[in-house]
Amino acid sequence: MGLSARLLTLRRSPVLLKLPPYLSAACIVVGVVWLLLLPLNEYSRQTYVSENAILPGQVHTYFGGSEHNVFRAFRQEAYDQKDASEGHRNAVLGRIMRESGLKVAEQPYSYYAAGEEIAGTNVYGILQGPRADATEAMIIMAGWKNFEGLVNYSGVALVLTLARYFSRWSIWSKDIIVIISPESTYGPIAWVDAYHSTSPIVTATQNISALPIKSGALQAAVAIDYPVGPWGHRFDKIDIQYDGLNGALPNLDLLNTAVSVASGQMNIGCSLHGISGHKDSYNDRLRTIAAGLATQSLGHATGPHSAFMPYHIDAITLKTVGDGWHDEMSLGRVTESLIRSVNNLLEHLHQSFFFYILLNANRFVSIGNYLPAAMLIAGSFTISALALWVQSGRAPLPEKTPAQPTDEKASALPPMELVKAGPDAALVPKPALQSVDRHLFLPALTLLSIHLASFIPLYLLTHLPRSFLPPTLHALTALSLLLPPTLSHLLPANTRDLQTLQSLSLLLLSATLSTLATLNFSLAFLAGLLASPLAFVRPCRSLPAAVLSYAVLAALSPMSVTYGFAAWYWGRGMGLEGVLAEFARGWEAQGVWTMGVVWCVWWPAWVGGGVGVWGGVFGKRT
Ligand SMILES: *[C@@H]1O[C@H](CO)[C@@H](O)[C@H](O)[C@H]1NC(C)=O
Ligand SMILES: CC(=O)N[C@H]1CO[C@H](CO)[C@@H](O)[C@@H]1O
Repeated sequence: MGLSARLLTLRRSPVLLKLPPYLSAACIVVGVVWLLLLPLNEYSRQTYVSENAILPGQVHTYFGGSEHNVFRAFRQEAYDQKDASEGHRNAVLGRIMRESGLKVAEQPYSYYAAGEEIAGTNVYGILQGPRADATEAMIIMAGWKNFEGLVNYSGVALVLTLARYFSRWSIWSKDIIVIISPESTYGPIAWVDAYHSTSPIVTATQNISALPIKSGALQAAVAIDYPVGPWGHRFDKIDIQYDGLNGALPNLDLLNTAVSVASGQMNIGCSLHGISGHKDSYNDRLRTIAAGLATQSLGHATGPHSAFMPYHIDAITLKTVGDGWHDEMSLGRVTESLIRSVNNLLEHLHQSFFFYILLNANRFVSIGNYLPAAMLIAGSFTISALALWVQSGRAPLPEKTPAQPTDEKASALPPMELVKAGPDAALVPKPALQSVDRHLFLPALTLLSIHLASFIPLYLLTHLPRSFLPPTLHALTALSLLLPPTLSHLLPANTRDLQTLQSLSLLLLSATLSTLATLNFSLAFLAGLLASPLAFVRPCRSLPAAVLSYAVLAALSPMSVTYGFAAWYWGRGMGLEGVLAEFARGWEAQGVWTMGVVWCVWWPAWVGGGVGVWGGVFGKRT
């Protein structure tokens, strides 16, 4: 028997047909193990500054001495504004900046999300670099309220002190922009959006005023978050926050420069994700990866710096943590050194990595080493899709004509006689199935409708007022659970058609996740992992089996994961309503896609899987 005939008979070998679920499982297991291996030394690298021009920590810093008195005076002035109105406060902050020689302006903004208004006014000043031609600028900023919503005067006072101090230097080859926003998420987003827009941004959900004065292309931004009591506490470490909106990251060189300035030059330890006491052990590295995965997949802002990443402006927040012996002057010197390093740059940071996973402040994994983990998980869906596709093209042979494919178009296989006549005919299992035509129109149309319908939950959960969100989620959960059995019951389709639908839906999921993996690895990895039951459910012939499969699907569904996530956040006093409102704000005001991925990628695939499960019970037996 020729090779091709052997291969053709292999095509229906029962072993091969049983293989796909194991292959899918293997992909998922290898993907997870892959991630667990990343903390090992073999797969990660020591960070290094690859842009030579940056010269981190090579400059002597002069911030200190008399600046301390200025700092204390500014902090007192800021403290005096604690009960003042925003307008009055901004006037005082603006006056201080103006006295330091900056051009000052204000920018009101408002967002409407989840039925609430988020409004405020940014105040900012531009210090024209003596040697600058207004084509490039760097930013230092602080929020009046930090990311946790606490009012702290020291961060604002330090930024104002630095502005005054910088204004007396003649080394600047770029403009320096100083921004004080009322809070740390929406203020910076509004400011940077307006900076890159030529007119005010007025939509149904946003009213962002244009910026009266602007400078050149933004090179880098450094935010200071100094959460201490009104009269200053000494701190232990600097926590470097780097996650941007939608999981975009700043160039690794900026982060490396900050770390090398802080630890190399100033002897201040650095931490990531607030993990203190990192011992560089396997466990600590894994914890850092997990924290990074969580924030990156959520995609929400993690500080004032997050707003800049969508515009490819490298930005980080330096946040003081712990109780130690470093004071505001050390933080000021770190910022000075960092800003002067950026000032040395002749072009945008581009040498180092934009895609990385950090294990600690000076170890990272680059994209080539971690991307396969998400790709393997996405690949497991492709394998299942192909298996379902093959199965959907097979039907049991009609009873009356056993093993006699008389129908011309019934089979592309070699005639049975040929197979039987072969010398090893005994090895060839007697085929119990015949190949049949698939109907593509109905499954494809249904899949398209499911995808279109997925915009309904997304729209409702992002546009309804806050108090309506929990009941809407409950209703959506109930309807989503009813949808797959109803669809497979009502559709004029047989089990094989529904299997085709399931196959197409898995193929789409796999393609979407592997594309997403290159943009936001964490989101693709976690979404793939949570959706993994979809790779294993098959049409069930018996009702109990279908109920069991469906229960597994329901346990890991977009709805249950939303509830689970909200329950996990309960501790922070947000409750379901607070968490859903936060998601809605993320979608509406921050432009975070995570909700879109959950409802418009995962949810349709989930419904497709459910339809497949019930297809065995409800599919028409034609
Ligand atoms: C937008 O905000 C500006 C400044 O606060 C205000 O003058 C304007 O009326 C607002 N526009 C709308 C449509 O709300
Ligand atoms: C003045 C003020 O509200 N300071 C706050 C700064 O942040 C700390 C927590 O880190 C608060 O305890 C202080 O009350």
